[in-house]
Amino acid sequence: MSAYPVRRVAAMHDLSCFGRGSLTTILPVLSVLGVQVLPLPTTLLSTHTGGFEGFTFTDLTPELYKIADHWEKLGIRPDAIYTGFLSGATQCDFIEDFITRFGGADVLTLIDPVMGDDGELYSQSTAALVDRMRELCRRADIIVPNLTEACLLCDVPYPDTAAMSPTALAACISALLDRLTALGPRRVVITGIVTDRASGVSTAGVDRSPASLDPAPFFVNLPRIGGMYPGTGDLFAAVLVGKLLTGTRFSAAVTAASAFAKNFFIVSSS
Ligand code: PXL
Repeated sequence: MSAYPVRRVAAMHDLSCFGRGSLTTILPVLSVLGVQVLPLPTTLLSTHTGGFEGFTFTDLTPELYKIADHWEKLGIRPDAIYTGFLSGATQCDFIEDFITRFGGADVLTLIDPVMGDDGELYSQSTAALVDRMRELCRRADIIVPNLTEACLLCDVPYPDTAAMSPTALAACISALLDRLTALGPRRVVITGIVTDRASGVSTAGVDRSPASLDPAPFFVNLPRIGGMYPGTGDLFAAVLVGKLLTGTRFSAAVTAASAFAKNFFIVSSS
């Protein structure tokens, strides 16, 4: 018998049947980290939405309520709740309901507010989703927006971080981290901060929990690969959840997740 109970994460993400990302990416990653995934497919798509024409899109919200009802009857309790791509603003109501029923002080709640990238909303994302996602973030312990999503949540223009001096960049990101923690989550990570268009990308994080070991903003700097890789954020968040559930310090978990996402895409793009 194992000395440690297996940790379970209820993961709300789409199931895209072609293209790496969401459930197809996070399931194996969390599994090899020793975490059991309880998948809650938010949407069924023929492909992800990043660059394919004419994809199918089925909102699974009614099924999610039925699954949650059944789990409640069985007394199933997750150790973590992790949300990613949602079908739209209305599905945020389900997520709120799920957090109320299955969340709690001992349940890690991580929200990846998947809405856009590179300064643009994804084709399915609406202004209503942005507003509802901002409210949903109040219920999270941790949020992991990319820079685009961080700006949408804070309702500020997308900055040209690559053109900034290191001091201006640090001030800009620290201000965003302050605004995002003011929404409610104690721990915030911002991914995909381009520091040099040719060669640099950073992840920034802060932990404002009472007994935090990482109360000041920290940065993880990595070489930039270039190009767009849908699913990178999902990979990052999955490693972060897995590392945190297995007891890794926040800044070390953010560093490990950033490095893993970068290495994975260097391998897969070559
Ligand atoms: O990785 C973000 C993501 C998740 N799910 C779907 C997507 C995208 C980004 O394009 O299209 C369906």
